[in-house]
Amino acid sequence: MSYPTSLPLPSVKLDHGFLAGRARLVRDTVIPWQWEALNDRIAGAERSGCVHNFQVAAGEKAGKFHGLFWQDSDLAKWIEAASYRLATHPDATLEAELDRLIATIAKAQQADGYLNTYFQLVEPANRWANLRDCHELYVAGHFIEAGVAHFTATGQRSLLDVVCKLADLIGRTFGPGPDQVPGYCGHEEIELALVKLARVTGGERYRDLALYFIEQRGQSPNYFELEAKRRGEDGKLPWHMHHDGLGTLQAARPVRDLAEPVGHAVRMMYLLAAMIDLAHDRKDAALAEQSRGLWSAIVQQHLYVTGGVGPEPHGEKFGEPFDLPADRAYAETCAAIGVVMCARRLLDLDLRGADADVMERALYNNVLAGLALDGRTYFYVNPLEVVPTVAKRRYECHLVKTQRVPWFGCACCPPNVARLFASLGAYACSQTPDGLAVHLYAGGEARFKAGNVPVRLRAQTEYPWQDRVEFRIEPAQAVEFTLQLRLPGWCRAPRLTLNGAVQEIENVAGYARLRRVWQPGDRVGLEVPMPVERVRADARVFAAAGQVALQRGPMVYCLEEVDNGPQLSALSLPRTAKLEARFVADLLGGCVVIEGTALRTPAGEALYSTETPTPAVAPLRAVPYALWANRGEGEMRLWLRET
Ligand code: FUB
Ligand code: ZN
Repeated sequence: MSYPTSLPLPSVKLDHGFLAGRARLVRDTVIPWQWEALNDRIAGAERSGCVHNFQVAAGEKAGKFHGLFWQDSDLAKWIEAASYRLATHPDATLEAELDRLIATIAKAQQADGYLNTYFQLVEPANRWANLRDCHELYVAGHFIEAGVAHFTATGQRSLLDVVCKLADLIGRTFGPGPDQVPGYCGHEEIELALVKLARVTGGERYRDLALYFIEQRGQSPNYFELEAKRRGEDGKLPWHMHHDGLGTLQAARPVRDLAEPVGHAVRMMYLLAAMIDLAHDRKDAALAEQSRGLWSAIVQQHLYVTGGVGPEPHGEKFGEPFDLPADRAYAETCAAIGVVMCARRLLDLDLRGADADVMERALYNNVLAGLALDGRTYFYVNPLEVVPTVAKRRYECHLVKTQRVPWFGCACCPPNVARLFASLGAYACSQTPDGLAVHLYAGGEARFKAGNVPVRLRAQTEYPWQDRVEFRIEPAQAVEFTLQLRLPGWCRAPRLTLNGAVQEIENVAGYARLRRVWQPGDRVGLEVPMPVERVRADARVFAAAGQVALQRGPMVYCLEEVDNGPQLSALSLPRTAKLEARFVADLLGGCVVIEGTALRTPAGEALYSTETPTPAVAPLRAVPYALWANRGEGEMRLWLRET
C-alpha cells in the first residue's frame, strides 16, 4: 500500500485570497519582525535573548544566558519558518542571514554534538540529568526540524550536519543498551523530529530512536521517578504536575495504553503527531488504530468550537471531558497548532474529510486568533469570552493577555504560527497514489504528477468569504487520475460542476471523487453554500448550555464591545432572529460580518430580583473570532444566550 503525502512546498503556490494573504503577511512581516524580537531589537517587548545566547555560547561575545531552559527552541522554530519561506520565495538576503546564524550555531555546538545554550552556559555539569523538566530533547527536536527544513529548502547541509551530529549523540546516549540512558523527554517533540530526519536522510536509526522514545515512555520502573531519586528529590512533583502527576507528561503509563488525552496539551498533541508519523512510516496498524482512538476522544470530548484544546490554565492541560470553559479557556495557540499537525498527518494515513474539517476549524479560528492583522503581536492564550477588567484581575498567569503582545518571556507560540503559515502549502493538499486530494480551499495552484505526466491545478477563490472554488486542470497531456475535493462537513448542500455541467457527487469519506481522463483546460467548480449557522454544543458542555455560537463556513464568530457596546452578557439572541452575512471591505482587512437583531436585558437595580426583566431590541454585529482584538481593548463573547 502506498500512502498519500504532502507535495514539496515549492509545488504549491498560494497567490490570492484569504489564506494567501495570511501566508504573505507571515512571509513579509512576521518572519522579519520575529527576527528583530529574537535579536532583542523590539523596544518595550519581553526580551528573547535567543541570538545573544548562541553568540555567547559560540564565543562571539561575552555575556550571560537569558531566558528559560527551552529558550533555544524559539530560534529553531524561526529558522524552520524562514527556511520554508526560502523554499517558496527564494531570497538571497534572508539566505545569507540564515547562513551567518547557522555558522554561529555550528560554532556553539560542542565537539561531541551537544547543543543547548542553557546547559552549555548555565549548568554544564547537568546535561541529561533532568529530562522530566528541562526540555533538552525538546529543544533538540526543534533544531532537527529546522535542519531538515533548511536542507530541504536550500540543499545546503550546513544545519543538517549540525543536527545529525546532535541526533547521533542522542542516539548514542539514549536506548536500552547497558551504557545508555533509558529515558525520554518530559516534553515530546524529539520523536516527530526524528521521523522527519529519517525521512530526509534515509537514516532508519533515527526512526528507531523515535519509536524507542515512544515505547519507553511511562514504562515501569518509571524513568522520571528514578531520575528524580538520583537528583535527591523527595518525590514531590513540581506544581504544574499536581492532579495528573506524571500523566501531565503522558508518562504515567506506557504510551500504547493511552486511550484518552491527558496532561499538557501541546505535549499530548506532539506525542500524537509522532505516533501517527510512526504508524504511517512503519505501516503499524495497531498504532494507527490507537492514534485514531485518541484523536476521536479529543475531537468528540475536548475540542473547543474554535478548534482549540487544553482548557486548563494550571499546567496548560487537557481537562475532564466536556469541560470547555469560555472565559477561563487557556486554549494555547501552540496546542491548536498541534491539532492542525495531527489532523494533517491523519489525512495521509487515510483520507477522511472529517479530519480536514477539524484542521480547518483549528486553523481558521484558534490558530489565526493568535496572530494580529498587522503580524506584529500575538496571543498565547485564546479564551472564548473576555471582560478585560475581570480577566486582568482574575488570572495570575502572565501569559493571559487581553490584547496581543509583541513577544513573551515564554515565546513558543509566535514562531510556531510563523512556521505553520510559512508551510501552509503542505497542509492544503496531498499527492495520493492515484492523483491529488485537496483539503483546504485557497487561491493558487498545485503542481503534481499523475503517473509521469506533470499536472497544474489552479484554484480561483475568495473562500472563506465566498462559497465558490473554480479549478482549472492543466495536464501536460491528457491523463487519467483521481481528483478528490473535500466536502466540508459544515456544508449541507455542496454542488459540483465539470466543464459547466452539474455532476452527481461521489462522496467518498467526505471527499468528492472525480476520476477521468483529464484534458488540458478542464474546469471543475465546487460550490459550498455557507448560510449563517447557529452551532449548539453537546448538552454535556456545561459552559455552553443554552447558548449558540454563530458560524459561517469555516469561521466561528464572536461579538466585540466596539460593535455592540459593553456588557455583552446582557445580549441574547431570539431563536427566530434573522441573521444576515455581509462583506465589509473596510473592516478588519475585509471580512464577512453577521448582523441581526438581538435583545438586551437592562441592568437591574438589585443584584438579585424576582422581577422578570423587559429586554430591549438591540442591533447585533458579529465578526470572525480570528479577527477579534484588532481594534483596541474591549469585551468579547463567542457563546450567546439563545432565547
Ligand atoms: O514548554 C515548552 C512550551 O512552552 C510548551 O509547549 C508550551 O505549552 C509552553 O509551556
Ligand atoms: Zn505556545
